[in-house]
Amino acid sequence: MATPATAAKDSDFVAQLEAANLHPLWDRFRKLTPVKPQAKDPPFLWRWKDIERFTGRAVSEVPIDDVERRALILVNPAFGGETVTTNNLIAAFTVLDPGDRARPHRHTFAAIRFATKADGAATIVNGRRCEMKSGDLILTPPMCWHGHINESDHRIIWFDAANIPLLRTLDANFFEPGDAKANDFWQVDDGDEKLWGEAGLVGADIDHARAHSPKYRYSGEATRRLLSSLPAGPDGARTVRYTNPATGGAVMPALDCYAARLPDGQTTRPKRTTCNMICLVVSGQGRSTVGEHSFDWSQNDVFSIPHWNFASHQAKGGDADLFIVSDRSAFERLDLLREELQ
Ligand code: GTQ
Ligand code: FE2
Repeated sequence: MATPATAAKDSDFVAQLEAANLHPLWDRFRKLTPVKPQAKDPPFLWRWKDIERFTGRAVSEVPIDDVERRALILVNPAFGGETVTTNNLIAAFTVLDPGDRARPHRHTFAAIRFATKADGAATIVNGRRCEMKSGDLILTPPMCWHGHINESDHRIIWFDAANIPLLRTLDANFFEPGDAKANDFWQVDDGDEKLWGEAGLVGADIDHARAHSPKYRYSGEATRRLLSSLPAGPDGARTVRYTNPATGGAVMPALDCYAARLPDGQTTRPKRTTCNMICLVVSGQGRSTVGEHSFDWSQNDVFSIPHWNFASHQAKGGDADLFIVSDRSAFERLDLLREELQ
């Protein structure tokens, strides 16, 4: 054990090291290498009714031609004012009025949108028109050109998610604006999306980018159909993974999406994982317990499951469907994925 004299000498030594831009590993080892992950953010619930009340003002006060995107990002205050929903991820709702066009651009972060009330809207991705029917998932993989258009006669709202915080941490963001006035950007049909629409059938001689899914639109109808035919998994929920049809893996290297159907009245077995998840309530109502927190939720509410928190879910008054966006594939690629079922 150090005597008071040697302790004083030690701290003097540490001060001198610090002044020389050297840090002793021995007095900060625990801080640098915690024995397990500890998320900065407690789990959080964003209620749809608290978000929806701002959508009208967003439309009337923010002309679409003045901004890149008219998105309301869901923020956990635990990040000290940073625009972060949970580690590595943001989630948002985007609002477009009839005739609105969100101009083309591309970026290195990966993004998705899930159509909540978006019938009559379309996202154009790399020259393919992707309709946004209820429950459709549209990918905008890294560096794919994309813009959005509302050709309906009503206001449109969808759920977005992106790994902007991860790319900020890595300082790997590149962004290119497209031509806001280029009419031919919008004059496209579904194009090569047809090549990837048939499950299990792939063109033998089709060349495509390898890094992410060559399919950009996943139909809500097909997802719901599969959810009803699937058997329950080990946690008690029926879970669909959205996959790259060319590889069977995640849709994108650092953004990974799932749909889950929770059986009425049954609590799923608590599960924890090193990755981060954001859950959108697609339909139904229920309650989730994440770490020490419990939330009652209903349609279009969003909640976070920060990494290494046990999470379990219970649907009430009927089955409930969740859409889940995560950074799981990034952890998988780094061989940092650990998962436990209680
Ligand atoms: O729709 O292109 O919520 O680039 C955040 C970044 C949406 C988009 C977001 C984006 C988009
Ligand atoms: Fe974008």
